[in-house]
Amino acid sequence: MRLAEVELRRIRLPLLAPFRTSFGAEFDRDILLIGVVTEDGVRGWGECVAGHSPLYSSEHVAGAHQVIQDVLLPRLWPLPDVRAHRAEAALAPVQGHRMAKAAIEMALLDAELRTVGVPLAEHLGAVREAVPAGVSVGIADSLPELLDSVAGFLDAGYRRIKLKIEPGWDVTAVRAVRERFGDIGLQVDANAAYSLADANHLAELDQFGLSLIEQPLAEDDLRGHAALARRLRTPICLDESITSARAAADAVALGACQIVNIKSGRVGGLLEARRVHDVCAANGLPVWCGGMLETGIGRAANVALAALPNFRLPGDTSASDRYWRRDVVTEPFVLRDGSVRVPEGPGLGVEVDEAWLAELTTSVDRVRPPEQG
Ligand code: OSB
Ligand code: MG
Repeated sequence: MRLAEVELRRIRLPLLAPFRTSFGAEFDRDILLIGVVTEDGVRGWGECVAGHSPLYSSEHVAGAHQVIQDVLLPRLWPLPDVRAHRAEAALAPVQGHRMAKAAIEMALLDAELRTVGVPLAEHLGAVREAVPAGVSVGIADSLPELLDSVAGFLDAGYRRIKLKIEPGWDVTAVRAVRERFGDIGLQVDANAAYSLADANHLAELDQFGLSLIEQPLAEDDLRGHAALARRLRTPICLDESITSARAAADAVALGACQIVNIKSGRVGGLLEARRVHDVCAANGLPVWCGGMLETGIGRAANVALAALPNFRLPGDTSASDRYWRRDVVTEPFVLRDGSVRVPEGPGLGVEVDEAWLAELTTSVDRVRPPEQG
């Protein structure tokens, strides 16, 4: 497979409601989409999950845009075959920039699988047709507001609730939700907002029977997570710390977590995400699919990934209407019986609504390979 053109398209998409975490609030997303066109005229789409500012991780959308255009694409033009596994090898010498690499890989996989008529889920080794969906609930302005939004998501049928926590919004929020809704699937995500000195405080969460606490400590603090794991009954799940299959193997060896959140963008792509899945499966750790407030493009990839066998907990694979008034794909993801269906068409299995995309677009850069010979 060879490329005729790549477009870097930035869109602005307002969230239906602000989403607040320990590292800040999001109101509307500034999203980088990668569109590829092969020499045979087949199109593929990828979504970059880098945030507007480098707060969740070291990457940010403007940096990803620049590094894709100036560093990553020039490494792909000389390749006689630019299918995803070949591109991954060609980009491996570039340090970091995993979200940037993952966006390109997603677009290449979409194009190559459309060419051969294979759905992404099937290509990755999926074993289910629908995936149970959870929902990630941001930090609210008040407990009544939190309880209202949780009630709405439970009514909609979500299988579990994940509460974002931070110091000052943890034990009281979890207690309020447990008291009001009883024995629901419940977990929390701290986005690295605590330190090991908070261990006794975090142990107060043990009384609520949470399925897990996600990333309580800093991204690079595997040893701290291992120490914390020895002091909590609540299982520790890592998100930010798991940047590769090797990082997952390290976390397992250290006893830093009992569960892993997998996001393909965070680990550099869907192929590496599958390796993280496999490392965890081999070590008996369940995984679940995280989310980064994706449009229907990135969501299609998440849902395909979440159909692999060791995804044993509901993911942050919520329906399109949890985020957007109108998604960028022609058929939004919907919640049915608490699950989201895995797309069945080739590649990502979703069609982009080109007219709507055009309205949302804030900039487009079209890049063609340099003339050969
Ligand atoms: O830590 O899982 C996270 C969103 C943006 C950045 C980080 C995270 C999140 C979420 C939202 O929790 C999950 C979703 O896409 O619904
Ligand atoms: Mg998280």
